[in-house]
Amino acid sequence: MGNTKMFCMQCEQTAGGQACTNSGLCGKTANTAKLQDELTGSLITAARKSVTIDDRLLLEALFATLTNVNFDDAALSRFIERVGQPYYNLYKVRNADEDVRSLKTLLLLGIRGVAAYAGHALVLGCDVGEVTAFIRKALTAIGEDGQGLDELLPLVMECGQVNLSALELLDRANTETFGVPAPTAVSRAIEPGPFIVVSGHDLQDLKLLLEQSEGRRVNICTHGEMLPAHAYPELKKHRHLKGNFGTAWQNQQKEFDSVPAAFLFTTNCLMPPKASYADRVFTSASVGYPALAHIGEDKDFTPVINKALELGGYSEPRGGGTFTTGFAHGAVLGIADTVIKAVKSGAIKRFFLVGGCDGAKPGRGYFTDFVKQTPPDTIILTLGCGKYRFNDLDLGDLGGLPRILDMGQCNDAYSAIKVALALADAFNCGVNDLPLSLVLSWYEQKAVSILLTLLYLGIRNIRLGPTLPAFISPNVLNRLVEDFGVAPTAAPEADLAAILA
Ligand code: FSO
Ligand code: SF4
Repeated sequence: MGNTKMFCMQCEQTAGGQACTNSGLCGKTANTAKLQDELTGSLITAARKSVTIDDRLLLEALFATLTNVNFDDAALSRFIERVGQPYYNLYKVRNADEDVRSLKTLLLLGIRGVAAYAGHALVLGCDVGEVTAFIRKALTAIGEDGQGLDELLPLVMECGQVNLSALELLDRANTETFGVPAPTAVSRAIEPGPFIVVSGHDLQDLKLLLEQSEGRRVNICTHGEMLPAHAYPELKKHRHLKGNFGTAWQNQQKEFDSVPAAFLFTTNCLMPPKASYADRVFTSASVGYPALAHIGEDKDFTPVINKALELGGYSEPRGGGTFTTGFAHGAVLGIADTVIKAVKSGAIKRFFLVGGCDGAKPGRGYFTDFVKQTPPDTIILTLGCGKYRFNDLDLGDLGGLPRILDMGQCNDAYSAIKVALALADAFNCGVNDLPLSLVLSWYEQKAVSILLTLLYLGIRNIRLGPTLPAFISPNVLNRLVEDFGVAPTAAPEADLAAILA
């Protein structure tokens, strides 16, 4: 391992299903990977020495190491300088016993996901002290020798618990700031004239852009994980928040090609931009890419607005159709009585939570096929960018609800958890006794932290695909299978038959 140019196995796309060792399939260079390791290593040293690192710096630095967030060596070097500590060498983890390596990696990737959610909550004014205290504890443990499964497994479970707190903080902050999401039909048509496409998960950046572009004769469209923004009253009140552009992140190089619009990436998933549109891509917050214009701390989006005006948009309307979003816990629990009655009468036989991340590798057609084959007396709950595999399907209604309910971003996993816990309460049973099955797609580290939260909650029999993470050792996998019944996705027909049996 020591002779490779880089070593990264943190996402589902990893080379050969094992590790990227020359350059990243995501476009990350060996030097960027080295700087991300050094940044992580310097955070580990700071935690071990109890050096005070500002919460914001801690969360933003970890966020910058997530897949498809920051490819900018200069920005990563600045983070390293600000942390100002010698770095702990991560190869000590990578060369450890395979189970220790597996659990430390799971913990590190888990806290990266937690940092993303807590980072959004911090921007909205939440006190994230308890979350960052755990992150420091986890970083310390990653840098210490001598631990085995017995010490590391509880920390991994605690990571799931802390992530639940981060998700809850974020949910409260989002609804207090932007209002309670309501079911909303979102146009997929692009109107003539200048437009800006906003991607990522940062609703606050979107709000600021909407305010700054008011009256500038430029439309704002959402992309990817920004789709659920249309459901928030404080965002949709802006009449120039117009519609949704494109599909999931992995299609951006094709879908953005030569489009006469400005693009803003507020978080992942940024792919290396092609020359045909690189001049119009902007980044903000923890996102970065060499030579792309970055919107700084002052959050002055004027360059984005001016670029959209300069490009002018289309002269004719393009595209059409709608997506429906906004079935967060407020909307679903608002009609809880109807839902409970429908379950009791047998009108709704089962709920499936089919959600998570989309990705580029083959095999993700599974999720489309699975949803298509679900029986007509079942409801599909979804969240994350994985929804783009099937959210254009018309599966009809059931009990007055569309059969596919989009609960929001992966950041809104709390909504699904809250609905599941409320249903369990109403039926006086445990979540595992509900007619609810989880079929999750993963790609990057936020999905890892959500999986840990579901395991912390004791949720069993999750099906995970399209492949299992490369950083899970056989022994750790056995524990997940024995204790939680985690299973890889197989063929949709077989999985459905097993679930419905
Ligand atoms: Fe998707 Fe990317 Fe939301 Fe992830 S856009 S893959 S889990 O970063 O964040 O679902
Ligand atoms: Fe490879 Fe994924 Fe790491 Fe990128 S983030 S270098 S694709 S493992």
